[in-house]
Amino acid sequence: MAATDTNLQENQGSHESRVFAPSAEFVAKATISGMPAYEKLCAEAAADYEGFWARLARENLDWQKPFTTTLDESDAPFYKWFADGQLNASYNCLDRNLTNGNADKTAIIFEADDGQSTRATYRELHERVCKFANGLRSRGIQKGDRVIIYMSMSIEAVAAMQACARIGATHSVVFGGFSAKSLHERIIDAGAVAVITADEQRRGGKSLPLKAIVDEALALGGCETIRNVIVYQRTGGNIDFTEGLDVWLHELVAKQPAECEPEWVGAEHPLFILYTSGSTGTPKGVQHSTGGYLLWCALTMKWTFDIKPDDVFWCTADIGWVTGHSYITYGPLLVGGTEIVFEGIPTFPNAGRFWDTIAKHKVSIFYTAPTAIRSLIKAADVDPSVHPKNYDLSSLRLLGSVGEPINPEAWMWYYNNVGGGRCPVVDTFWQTETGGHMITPLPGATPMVPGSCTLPLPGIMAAIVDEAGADVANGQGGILVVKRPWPSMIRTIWNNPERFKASYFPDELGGKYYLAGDGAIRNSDTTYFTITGRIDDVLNVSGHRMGTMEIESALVANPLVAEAAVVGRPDETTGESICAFVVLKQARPTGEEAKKLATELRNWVAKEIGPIAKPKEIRFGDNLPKTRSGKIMRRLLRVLAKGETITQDISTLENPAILDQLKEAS
Ligand code: 6R9
Repeated sequence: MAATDTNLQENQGSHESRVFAPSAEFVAKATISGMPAYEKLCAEAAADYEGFWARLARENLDWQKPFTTTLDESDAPFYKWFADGQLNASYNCLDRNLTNGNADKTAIIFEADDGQSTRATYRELHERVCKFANGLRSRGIQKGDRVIIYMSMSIEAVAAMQACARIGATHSVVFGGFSAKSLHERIIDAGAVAVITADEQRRGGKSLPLKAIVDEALALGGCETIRNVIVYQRTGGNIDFTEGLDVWLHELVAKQPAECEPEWVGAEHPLFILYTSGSTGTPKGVQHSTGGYLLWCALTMKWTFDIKPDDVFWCTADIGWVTGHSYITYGPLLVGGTEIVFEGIPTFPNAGRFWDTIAKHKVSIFYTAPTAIRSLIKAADVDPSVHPKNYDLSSLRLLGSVGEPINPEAWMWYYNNVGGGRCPVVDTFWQTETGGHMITPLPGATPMVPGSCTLPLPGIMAAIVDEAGADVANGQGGILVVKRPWPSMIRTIWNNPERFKASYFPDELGGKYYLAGDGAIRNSDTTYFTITGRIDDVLNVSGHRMGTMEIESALVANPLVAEAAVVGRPDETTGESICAFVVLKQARPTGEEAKKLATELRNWVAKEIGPIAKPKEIRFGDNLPKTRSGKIMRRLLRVLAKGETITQDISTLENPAILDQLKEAS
């Protein structure tokens, strides 16, 4: 925790005073209707914490074997929830919907990159998942095995995750934009036995490789645990095929029975591992449970998204991120919803794609990221024909935002131009580690303030403390913590319980508070939370989390590079952008040579990690600003990256002259 070197002091929270109350009409029909209903749930949780969660877990999930214990704190912070209960995730998402009147309801509308759409009902999806699961079993994959999924958005990708869950295999989805090296690292860490992929993916009218990258990852060596590579044929593009190892999905499932007995697992069974960036070292395999996680997916679909039987729900995230797990693969299906699975990008064939798709499928609940909103605001400024006002968005009744703080201007544009001033906006703060929403307005209860995620969900004991773990007063910035365990929380870091403890339950805070890694402030009047950004070395670029250390290691792995320091700087569109300060082994390049080398290094990072980690700017220096003890002073680099003048004390700096050199692009 490096809270002194952060933006806590710089950002004292939102001074926004506009308040938008949900309409009486929305409140009347809402699942949680009005603030007293919210307060009643909070009071229930406060009065009988375990009883509250036990009630909700019984009401929202189907248990093969009911649980008798709710929360087990005996091995804290390795908390267990509903531990002696048994259930199956895929059964709860699919089979339940075959007997409750939803069998012929559309579960998924797949909107392909080229604008074609296909649908699957619950009955059809159930059959596809069962065949897929039987196929996995036929290849010897079983409960407890880890399966890597490296696919783009498709019904098959959702089915792949559900099929793993059905047989008790733990999936680990790797975002299709990650490089062979990143994929390799995750295969090894997870000790995976299989990879499910596609021949290629379609994005913005182009075909991009997937299977070829899997081949490249396996060729890096050490992946002997992988005995199957299952390939979904998406484009029919040319790929290499290794007999015995590689198998086509359509061949695998062709003769499989359409029924598959689910594997009943304990509530604590790891449903998935999802890798995310931390402040140090390699990405962390965040391990989630089955019971507690599913409870939270189902509950937040009802509480935050107020989902109703007739809604068409669209979360634009990719299944490679936690948002896609909770609000595409699990949440919407758990509550028998109809959802869009979108393969494309927001700007193809033009920047009206989101609005056009909402109109086409009569989407009623739309959930996207501030970075997408900001880029579409820009696009509509340049080309008024893609402004949302040109599309029929009357089907919308609720909007959501996730991934990063939403600035009040973007919030207002979203509220007025997309939501027509009638749809509540739920600004949902949460993390890979939290499994689902934590702090968010409830659309039929909470008066909204642009830029604030408002109040914690019932039962979530969020608070703001100082570096010693003591509560700070409202109006004062501090560190965001959660004081009590909750059902969908991270269970551990795969293969690394020590790192789990140190990262999330640090001794400095008493070892009992969950440390989110974000700074926050509560408004003195409303007590609303505003998130002020990460307090560690994690960047958030277009809503994607990246560790500065990871990017630095990638840069230093290049034979030309002696040393590198990476910082974030505010960016109008992407929230933050990456600025890298690099010292080469050769003399400091200038002019054209610097440009050429910067491009080379940016491409190198794309190859090492993935295109999302490419620095926007690279500056070369003879050295980096360091303290006398040799520590790089990132605080100063952040100021330089922003193009601002250094006013801080630089008396501990060993080499002040270097600052001038690093002021601007070489
Ligand atoms: C779901 C997801 C988590 C980090 C988190 C915070 C930032 C997410 C936010 C938000 C302000 C919001 N973040 N939602 N900041 N307001 N509504 O994004 O998970 O990829 O793990 O990122 O994203 O900094 O700590 P993940």
